[in-house]
Amino acid sequence: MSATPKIYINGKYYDKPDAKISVYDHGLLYGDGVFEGIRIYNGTAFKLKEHVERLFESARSIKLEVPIAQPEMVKAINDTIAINNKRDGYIRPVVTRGAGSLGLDPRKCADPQVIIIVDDITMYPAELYETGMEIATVATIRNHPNATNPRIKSLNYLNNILAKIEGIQAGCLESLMLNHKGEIAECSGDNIFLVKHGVLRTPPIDAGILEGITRNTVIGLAKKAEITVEEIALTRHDVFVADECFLTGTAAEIIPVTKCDARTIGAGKPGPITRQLREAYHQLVRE
Ligand code: PXG
Repeated sequence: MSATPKIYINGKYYDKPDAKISVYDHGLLYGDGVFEGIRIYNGTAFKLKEHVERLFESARSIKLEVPIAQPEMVKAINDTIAINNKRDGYIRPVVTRGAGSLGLDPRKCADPQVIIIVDDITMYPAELYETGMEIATVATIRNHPNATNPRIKSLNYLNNILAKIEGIQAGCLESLMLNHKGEIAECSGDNIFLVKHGVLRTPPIDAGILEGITRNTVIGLAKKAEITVEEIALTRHDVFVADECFLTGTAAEIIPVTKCDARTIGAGKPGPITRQLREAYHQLVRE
């Protein structure tokens, strides 16, 4: 990787200290925009097509017209990886509504900004992947799907950040969020899975969650390994009595959870199905 990351903004590359956009951008003023988080393994963006598709779906949902087409976005991302000579890392494409006048009206923003950052990310300390992590249920519920739909990966992450703050307050690096019905939704930046009697369970999309790309990959790997998968409404009780629990996310990959709300989950260490799926995932990303 070159000494200073080169950041893509609207087709041009800038050194990190010079990569700037307007303070009138509604992405900053109102969180009006969308983003993605993608991993680079061995110089290749993992599940790039899926991430770009989700980015464009998020944009469509908020009626934001991305100034470049999907194939151009794919190319811009690959070019930014190449120019940064990046073998392993993290990509952050962002599309903002652009600079406008003060006031919410998106019609006042004529110039959406396309930003691509290629850098590194570490979510959790490496030892937690071996020992398992502790999570806590927080009071802040996940956004109601009829308010800001969690399926939109928007620049409005306050719902998740508030949950993260509460988790940290409780001494946990990740926070379990319930939905408006009191069911398990997801964590602040990760999807959640449980194992009970050999069956893999995860909340359905209509629980009000982000349709995680790692989540979908893990479901596919489990099915391939002939593990039964159920997308089904779950409660905290299901977490407490689970045999195994783990979280999934592009940055986090697959991380075991061994404690929730001071209850030890299963044997209190990463379980066999979690370990099997982690191995399968690591193999897949290195292919
Ligand atoms: N749920 C939420 C709310 C997320 O934001 C996931 C689940 C996992 O989705 P993927 O598609 O990555 O399997 C996410 C992921 C970051 C960052 O800084 C990104 C996320 C979460 C936390 C940090 O890039 N998104």
